[in-house]
Formats: sequence, structure tokens, C-alpha cells
Amino acid sequence: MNFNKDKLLLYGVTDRSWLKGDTLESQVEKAILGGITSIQLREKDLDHDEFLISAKKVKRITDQYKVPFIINDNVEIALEVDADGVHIGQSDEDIIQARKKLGRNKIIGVSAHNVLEAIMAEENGADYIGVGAVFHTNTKSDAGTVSYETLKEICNRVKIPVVAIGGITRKNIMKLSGSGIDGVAVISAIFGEQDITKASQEMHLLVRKELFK
Ligand code: 3NM
Repeated sequence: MNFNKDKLLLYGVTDRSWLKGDTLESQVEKAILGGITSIQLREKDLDHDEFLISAKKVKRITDQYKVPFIINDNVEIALEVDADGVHIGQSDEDIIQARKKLGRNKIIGVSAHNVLEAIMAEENGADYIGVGAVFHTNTKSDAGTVSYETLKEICNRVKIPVVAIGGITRKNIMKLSGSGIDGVAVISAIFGEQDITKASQEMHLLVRKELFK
């Protein structure tokens, strides 16, 4: 896929623990209406068939709004629903294997926590890197921490787009200003909010204002 880095500006990542009676696809639609520019379906607790059903439902929405649709850590599901790509962690499926299965036209995002991991991911053919956790997060219990200096160094050292993740909120987003990131990936500050559309709208404005001034 000819991946436009502008699509990474505000990257929403789903989390079933925030459903509160809503459906995931409805939450995704609300977030898109507020201004998220990509979505990652992150299903940590579903078996293959349930994951597939969820992916098909969310893809209907992302197709409708033409928002890139990335599957977390599951190349098979990405292929089955013809998603735009996958996001894999350092311990997840190897990037090179993923590329073989997906071909050149799909996006592969990789999590990196230090400069070496970021450089390796780029060399192995990643299309973008997710770097975190840049702030404390309650969403991912095993998230490491990445300092502002490391984030900035990663942005300087790799040519592919860099997205910051972990604990990013409307209150702290400006602390990432000047780091060189291309966007932010967010779970709770969007999907954990009562009004998902408003939260993503405000976040979108802040990302534009604070990151690219
Ligand atoms: N990955 P929230 S931090 C999914 O550091 C994820 O790689 C991270 O959720 C990493 O926006 C994280 O609610 C959780 O903090 C992000």
C-alpha cells in the first residue's frame, strides 16, 4: 500500500474493556466522525472465529469512511478480511515472515522501545514504528517506558514514520511537541471517554496544534 504518513496523525486503537454496552464498530464510527485518521483493531482475548467476526464488522465501517484498517498481531485475520495491514510487537510474528505473507502492498507497523529496535524494524521492512510507552499507562500492564530523548532520537534515526503510544491524553500531548513524531496512537483517551466523538475531535485539534507548530 502506498502509505501516506498523514494517516498516522491520530491513530485510534480499540479496546473491548471500554465498550460499556456499546459495540466496537459503533465506537469506531464515533471516533472516525471525531477525526481519527487510522484504526487498529486490538483483540487480545478473542479466539480466531470471534476475532474474524469482529474484524469484518469494523472493516465495514472503515471501508465506508475510507480510514486505514490495521489488525493487531494477527496476519491471518488481516489477510482474511483484506485489512490494510498489521501491527506487530517485538515478540509477535517476525516482520519478515509477515511481509512474505502480506506482500508489498500491505502496511506493517512494528512496536519499538529503543533506537536499536526501531532501526532493526526499519531495516526489516516496517512501514511505520509505534514507540512507547511515552507516558504511564494503565491500559497495557507490560508496557515499557520510553523517554522524550529516546523518542526524539528514534525520530532522527529512522526515515519511516513514528507514532508515539502509551498514556497520551489531551493534557499531556503537548509534551511530545518537537520530538519529530508523525502522530499519536491512543486507546483510553478516546475509547475510555463518555463522548468518543468529542474526545477524538479535541485530540485531533490538539495533535495538529501541538505537534506541528
Ligand atoms: N502499546 P492508552 S502502550 C497498546 O508501549 C499499547 O507499545 C504500548 O493505551 C506500547 O492510550 C499501549 O490507553 C497502551 O495508554 C495504550
